[in-house]
Amino acid sequence: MRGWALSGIEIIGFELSVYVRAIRLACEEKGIAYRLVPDRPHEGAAARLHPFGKIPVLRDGDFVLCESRAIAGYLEDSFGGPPLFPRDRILKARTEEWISFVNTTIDPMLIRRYFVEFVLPTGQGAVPNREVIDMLVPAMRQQIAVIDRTLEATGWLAGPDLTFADLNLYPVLVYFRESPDGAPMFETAPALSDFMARMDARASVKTVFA
Ligand SMILES: N[C@@H](CCC(=O)N[C@@H](CS)C(=O)NCC(=O)O)C(=O)O
Repeated sequence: MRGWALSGIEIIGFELSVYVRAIRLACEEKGIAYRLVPDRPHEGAAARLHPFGKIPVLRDGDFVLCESRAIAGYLEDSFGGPPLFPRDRILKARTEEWISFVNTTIDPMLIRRYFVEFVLPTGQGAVPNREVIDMLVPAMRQQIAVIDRTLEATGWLAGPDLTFADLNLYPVLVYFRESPDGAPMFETAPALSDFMARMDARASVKTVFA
């Protein structure tokens, strides 16, 4: 197990990426020193090192690793600091379940389909396409309700403590909370709003979102 002082790791990827933010949050929570190499997808080291040009990429000496879930596991197994994956097999399984929900269902909906409609609008005159957005709203509302219900139990997604599942979800919700359709959904989700307030106050979040 390596201490933070021995870390020479690099996180390749630009600051605004949700997956880069999740990995940086993991480093901050565990006290792992790292250098951010702010490449955009398909540019610079990301283009050279990631087979599909995506971010984040981790570089640790000669070792290069892609995929945020794999990177989080490597950080967990290689460094000390507070665990982000529970030892308990049930809670660990629950953590994995929520990482997967976010990566395969929630991020694709809230970021890739909804948020991207504001960044790269497909409506006539380059405005967000309201028809597309209206089709997404029921599913987005359902996702927010599921997250809210899950957080009611302990305040975290997977058991009594913060895990990588929470760090993986939070950056997605930061964008959605600021959006015209997302903001009102938070008002009817008290456990989620409480989660966001507690996350907003963490030192890791203040550093990564500075
Ligand atoms: N499954 C990947 C997803 C990474 C990902 O999609 N990153 C985005 C930026 S947030 C990206 O590189 N997009 C460019 C592309 O998909 O070509 C992971 O977990 O690391």
